[in-house]
Amino acid sequence: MTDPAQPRGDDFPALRAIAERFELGGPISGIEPLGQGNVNDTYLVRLGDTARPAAVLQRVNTQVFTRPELVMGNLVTFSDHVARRMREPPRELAGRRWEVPRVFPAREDGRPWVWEGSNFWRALGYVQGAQSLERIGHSGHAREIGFALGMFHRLISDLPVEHLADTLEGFHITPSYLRHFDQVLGQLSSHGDAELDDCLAFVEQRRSLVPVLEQAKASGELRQRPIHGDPKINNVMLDLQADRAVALVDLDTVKPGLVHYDIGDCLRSACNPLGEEADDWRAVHFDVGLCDLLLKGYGSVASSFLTDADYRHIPAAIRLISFELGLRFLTDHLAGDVYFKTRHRGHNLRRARVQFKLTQSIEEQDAAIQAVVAAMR
Ligand code: GN1
Ligand code: MG
Repeated sequence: MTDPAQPRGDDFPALRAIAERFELGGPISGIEPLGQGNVNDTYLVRLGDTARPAAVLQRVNTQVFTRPELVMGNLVTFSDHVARRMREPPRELAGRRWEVPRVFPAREDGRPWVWEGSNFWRALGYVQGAQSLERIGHSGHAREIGFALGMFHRLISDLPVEHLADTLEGFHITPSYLRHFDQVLGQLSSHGDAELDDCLAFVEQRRSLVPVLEQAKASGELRQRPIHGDPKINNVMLDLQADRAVALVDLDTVKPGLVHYDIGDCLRSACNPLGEEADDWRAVHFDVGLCDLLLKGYGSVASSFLTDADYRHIPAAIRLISFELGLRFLTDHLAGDVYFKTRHRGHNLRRARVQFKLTQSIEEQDAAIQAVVAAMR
């Protein structure tokens, strides 16, 4: 059996047959792999004579999302809500383009998915005239990325969290990731690897950091809201001609959570100029200037729904979500690369080192980060 977490050979005739089961609105003229997703398989579908990119076809990883129909249920609830809000858009959108990718129905039954054996497929609208970046292009993009996340949150800030299912239990619950890490580690015999020892020591020194957000949630200081779950830099679509963000994509993880997970995830990815796939992890650092611009962009649309407690927990969230992703990569390395797609053995270990180096850089600049958060209001 092939491991669904690993990239599989692309069988384009088979992909085309699947794409044809969706009502895409024209004849398919091409299919190609799209993006760098670590979990799902993603393809771009072109339509018609002009081979215009029209849809994003995705095979959802059902080992990760074990109830994919609920994922689509959340996506439809989210899209309907935003469509209603966009009838009277927030004034910050005046003169700007803002899009929510449409969900294509299946020809056979109108549902927003297709099962093909044990594979779950869906097709979403492609955001035209925009691109995503693996790493920040220039500082102007930082403000736009922050604006995009703020607008995304703003448009769903009045969507009751009870309307969304928890489609990925434990997602961004850092204490759960630590428990899993401890279990995996407990099953290993000695390894005698200095690099790994370094990483294990890094985790040991930060155990007290792990529960900060969950404690604030449990005490009622922070409340759950609808979130994106994965607003890393390459999920922000930018119109590079106008230098404007126009959409957030990759909506699998829209579900109840803390906006802090999103803020932390967005900052840890956008303010790491070398990117999360950096070859030389030692050179990785957190750019506070970019963080300042990003948070100003976020604050320009989010100030209407953020509370004092929300602001207070932002610095901890930036540190925590970087650390958490490092811990997730490290755990996956120790478990034998079963969750994130990898290109070689050791890939997840290197990714963990990148996130840990970033965490360290965040810690070293704590005073500057606190000042930037204080200035975003
Ligand atoms: C995964 O597959 P992708 O790249 O959209 C992961 C995120 C991580 C990200 C790191 C469901 O997202 O949580 O932050 O990799 N998604 C899931 O690149 O685990
Ligand atoms: Mg994702």
